[in-house]
Amino acid sequence: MATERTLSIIKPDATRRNLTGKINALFEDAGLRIVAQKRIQLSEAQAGKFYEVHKERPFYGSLVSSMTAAPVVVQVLEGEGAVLKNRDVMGATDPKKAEPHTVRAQFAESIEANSVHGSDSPENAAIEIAFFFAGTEILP
Ligand code: RTP
Ligand code: MG
Repeated sequence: MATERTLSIIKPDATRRNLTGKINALFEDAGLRIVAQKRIQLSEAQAGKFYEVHKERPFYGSLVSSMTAAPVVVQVLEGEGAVLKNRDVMGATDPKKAEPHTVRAQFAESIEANSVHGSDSPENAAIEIAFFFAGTEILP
């Protein structure tokens, strides 16, 4: 499998509970390398644009509010098959359905405050990485 990059976000519910290091350890233990990382406060406009695909979903407004409620850590993870590998480490969207070893089973508060975001395809990863990072900020 080829080396890939994926965009990961440690969400406000997790930064608020000081879980960044524990979550990063799970990524690194799975063979993902953090090649870019910054802690930022998302504006409503930025969060709304990032989640535009979910605009018609009933949870959109509340998702945008929850993503702007505290800082997030945005990061680029690199590794073999990074997109799928990261989603394996994250676990199912609903923490009640997530495998026990995953980030969401261990740390998520609810289906919405579920501690992490990860790109769902290499194509979306490229778009989402460019949303947050300049090429010069990514240092393998
Ligand atoms: P993500 O995009 O955040 O990596 O997560 P995902 O693919 O597992 O979930 P997706 O269906 O893309 O939904 C994006 C985020 O919206 C929130 N959500 N809330 N209340 C609900 O039923 C509901 N469903 C989804 C979650 O925060 C989810 O991660
Ligand atoms: Mg998704």
